[in-house]
Amino acid sequence: MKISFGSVRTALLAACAAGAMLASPASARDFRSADIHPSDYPTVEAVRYVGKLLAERTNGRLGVKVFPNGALGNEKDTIEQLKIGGLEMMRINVAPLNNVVPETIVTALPFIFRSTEHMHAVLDGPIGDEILAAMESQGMVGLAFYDSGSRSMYSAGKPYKTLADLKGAKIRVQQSDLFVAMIQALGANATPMPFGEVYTALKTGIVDAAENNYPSYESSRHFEAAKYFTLTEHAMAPEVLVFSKTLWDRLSKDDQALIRQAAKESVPHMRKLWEEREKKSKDVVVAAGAQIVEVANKQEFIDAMKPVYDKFANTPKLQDLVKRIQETK
Ligand code: GTR
Repeated sequence: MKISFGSVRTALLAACAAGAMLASPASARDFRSADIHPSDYPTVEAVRYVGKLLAERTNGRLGVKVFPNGALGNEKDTIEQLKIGGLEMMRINVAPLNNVVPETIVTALPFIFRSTEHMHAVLDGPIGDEILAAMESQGMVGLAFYDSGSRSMYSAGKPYKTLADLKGAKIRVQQSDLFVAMIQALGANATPMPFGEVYTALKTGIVDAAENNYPSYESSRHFEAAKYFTLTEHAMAPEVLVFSKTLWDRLSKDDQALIRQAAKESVPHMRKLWEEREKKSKDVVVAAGAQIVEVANKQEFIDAMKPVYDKFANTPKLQDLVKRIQETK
């Protein structure tokens, strides 16, 4: 009989998997969670904290293993994996979910939140719960929102102080139609691409600019390639922690409650880490030569973005959510 290399490898892999199952205590289980950020980023730390709480409360029966640095794929890939039950958890930004779960759009609309406090009031209340619950129909269990500060434009050649400065610029955005439309509304050209490709795209001039918060601008070292950070503060799209619905449905009700509770408790912990990191990141980029620039007239940007609301808050449900967000004190 001829034995192919492929069949030997398959047999070996199966044997290893069986061995690994025998070696670990039958009841211990680490949920895998994906994150594109590095190991010391607040989102990664927050999800590890969820694991710590779970381990403490179950005597090590449940835990979380975070895979940082995009080790499990970019955000769009992990959405697909999670939906089919190939991955338990992911921490991603709401933007790549916009095309999948329309309710998330309202949290990423330009200038929708008046302040961090306003955003917290919305996301901590019934509106936040409603948006998390809307993910279920798409195979995802929304567990918690995390902070992501506000997003501003950063560019290589010149700062973007006015709309005229932005005209015709090529700007990288997340893989979200909403973000593409925002950039178009400002008179520039949007190039959607995964986060991991942005550094090279900036360095090689595939794009002139990108947009993000201080911690991502810093940790990705995008500041080396685009030194003008203009405070457009055009969106506050939050982060979200999500569990695979397929795998969730196989857990006991008690374990589901434990996970929900641990995720909830990680939110204030993450907010503290976030606040510290925003300050630290700003210091790091300024020390490295980045220039923080004010926009000449914020209202010009707000007005230009108005058509985006008509195009994306385009159902009675989304219009109602927008109205309730605006009315939240
Ligand atoms: C960051 C966010 C990431 C990712 C990234 C991006 O602020 O934390 O999850 O969405 O932006 O621009 O791709």
